[in-house]
Amino acid sequence: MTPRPLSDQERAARAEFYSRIGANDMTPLWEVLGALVPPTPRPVAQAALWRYQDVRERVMEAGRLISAEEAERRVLILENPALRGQSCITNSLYAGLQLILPGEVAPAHRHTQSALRLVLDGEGAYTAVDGERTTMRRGDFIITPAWTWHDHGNLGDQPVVWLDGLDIPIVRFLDAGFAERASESSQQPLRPEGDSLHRYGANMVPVDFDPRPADPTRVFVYPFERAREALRGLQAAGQPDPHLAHKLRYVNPATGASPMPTIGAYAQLLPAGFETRGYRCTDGTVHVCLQGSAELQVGERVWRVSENDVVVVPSWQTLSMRADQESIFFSFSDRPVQKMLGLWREERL
Ligand code: 1HN
Repeated sequence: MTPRPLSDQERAARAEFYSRIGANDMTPLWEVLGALVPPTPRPVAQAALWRYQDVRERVMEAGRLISAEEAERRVLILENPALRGQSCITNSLYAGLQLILPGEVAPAHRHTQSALRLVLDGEGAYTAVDGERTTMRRGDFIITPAWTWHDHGNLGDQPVVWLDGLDIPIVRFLDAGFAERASESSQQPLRPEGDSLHRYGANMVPVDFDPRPADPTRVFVYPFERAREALRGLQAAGQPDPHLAHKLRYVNPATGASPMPTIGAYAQLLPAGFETRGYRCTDGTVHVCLQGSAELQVGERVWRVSENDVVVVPSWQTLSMRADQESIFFSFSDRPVQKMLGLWREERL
């Protein structure tokens, strides 16, 4: 319905009324209703690309300015260009590039925010989650569920860089953030490396293990090698999906649910030369190229991306991908939250 033209007198009466009720901390709904309940999502966040080649040196510079110990976490936050100052890459998610230099330790702490790591560059670092260390290898997807103790260290001779993804904006929105530092900077190992994968990650669980549906997974590392093998197997079977090619969802192997309740993670293989049809969904998503190179079109923008480049696609923006060579992408989003709330939608164009 187009609004009825207003006389100057009517306009002035309304303005005077709005100003008067402002003193009561009130405002008229009818002036904002359209913006509050848009017909389709109108994200403030915009599509953006961080080329690893351009930002790697900035991350290394941070390594000369401050130690991991002093910083607690030496991270350069990837801020959505339309949300500067808010420490977020989408409305609901945080992302950053973390650097740990040989010999350094990022001290143990825990918080109610959930975190994921995607290892990008260098070898020799480990992360420890609730008393178990895992060696970080490129492409590994590692999680730190809410309120688990975690510290990182670098026992090798190379700088190691990974992408952090956290649900910081979600926890901030809910005002549910708690955090504490451990008394010792590195956790004492309670179990040998690989223990959680042996117990929970071999298509079996301990005989008396009975997880509640909402529990985060006990498997906290998803090695790239395994994901790539699965994707290559799908490729060999043929029949890529026209919109998604070969795309898998990381799960808690004991429940089939997302590894963490607030962040979903995905791995996708595009065969050489494959072009996906346009696809959009309501979960603003962070994509990372782990292997190969591809052209990504997001709305009107087209970017050529290669290894370690990060692209964010806001809610309901159309994405299509064309792979120059066989390419593998990792991605993460708030999809499990939206699904739990009955909000998630997708459209295949
Ligand atoms: C955090 O604990 C880590 O443990 C990384 O590596 C980034 C950003 C905000 C708050 C906590 C980490 C973080 C963080």
